[in-house]
Order: sequence, then C-alpha cells, then structure tokens
Amino acid sequence: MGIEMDEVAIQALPDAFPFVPGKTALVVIDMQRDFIEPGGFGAALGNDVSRLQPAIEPVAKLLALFRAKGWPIVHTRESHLPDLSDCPPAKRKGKPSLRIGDQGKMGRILVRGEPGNAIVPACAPLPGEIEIDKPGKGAFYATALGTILDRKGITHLVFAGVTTEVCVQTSMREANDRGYVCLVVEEATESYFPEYKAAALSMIRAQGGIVGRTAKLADLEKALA
Ligand code: C5J
Repeated sequence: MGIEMDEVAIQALPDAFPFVPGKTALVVIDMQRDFIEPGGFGAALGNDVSRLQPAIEPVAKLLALFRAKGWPIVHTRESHLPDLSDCPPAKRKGKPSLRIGDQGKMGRILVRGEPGNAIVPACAPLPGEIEIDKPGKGAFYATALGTILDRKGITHLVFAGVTTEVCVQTSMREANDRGYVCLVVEEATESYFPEYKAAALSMIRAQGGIVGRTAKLADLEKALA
C-alpha cells in the first residue's frame, strides 16, 4: 500500500500539476540499451547516443522517489516479437545501417528479450513494477496499459524516458486523449537532438498545456518530500 497524502500542487508549466497520491503513476518510456548505448537501434539510425545518457540519473531519482512512497511505476520497452509479425513493413523502411530484427552488437535490433532490448541497469524494473512491451511509439497502442491503469484507478501520469519528441511525446498524447492528466519531468527525458527536446517540451506546455505540463525534477522532489 502506498503512502497516502492529500493532493499536492507541483510547480510546473504552464501551471501547477495536481499530483494525486494513489491515483498517479510514473511512466518511464524506453530507457533501453537499444536507444542509449552504442551498437543499438539509436546508433543504427546514425544518432549520437551519448546525448540520451544525461536522462539516466534523473530517471533513477524519480524511480527512487516513487519506490520510497510505494506509488505505481510503469516501464515500457519498444520491442518486437522475434518473427517481427508485430512490426509493420513501413517501420523497417529507410536506410539505417541495421534494420529492426537485424543482428547487432547487442543481439537482434529492437527484438524482445535480446540484450539490447533491456532497460539500462540504473533504471531497471524491480519485481512488482509494471512492464509493457510495445510495438509502437505510443505506450497505449496494442498494449494492455490502459486496462492496467484503469484497474488501479490511475488518473494522473508522470512521464520520463526517451526520446522526448518520439515515444515520450506520442505516449503522452495518447494518454491525454484517454483523459489522463499528464506531466513530463524535464531533466528525466532526452532527445538525440536538443532542439527537438526543447520544441517538444514547448509544444506540450503551449495553449494552456494542451497535452500536459512540464516540471523540473527538483520541484517534484521538493513538493513530494
Ligand atoms: C524511437 C523512442 N526514437 N523510444 N523510439 O524510435 O523514442
């Protein structure tokens, strides 16, 4: 059972995020070796994977905070079945040095169960935490996430993970459409492109927080201490 507190207003942009203990889950998107370490999918697409590494420590801090309170945690992995039956042909198009399903330095690229598909050790799930393997960018598409959150009575989501403008933003938009009140923690998300991270955070907070809010990790930690 988590520690119950009254609703807490977290300083955020464009306005305060109403954190409701017992109804708020942390969703950590795709902190996988395939995106963050050399030799995986991110690198095969020509990206400088070192750019994602600054998110590791803030994500670990968020995990520690939620674990200390006993609040729900969701980890996602972008992954495909070994026979790629859940990978649309369009997703294997383009000219990366390695395509989804090809053999890379950390096993088959973006394939479920391969070493590269695992979450980096500093952010690894603990027993009892929710793990979602997702074939798409969004965490709700073709997964049981919505059903699991409904059963737990979750109405508010705090997002972290990589990459800001792809899987984090897509998942947050899916959540927003489903009625969840959403927050993304700024230091706990990264992009291969700093300008895209800045733009994604700016889009999220635009128009009165049209899909959610953004907050600094320190403001979350201070308010929830
Ligand atoms: C990408 C992701 N960038 N997790 N996936 O393909 O953002």
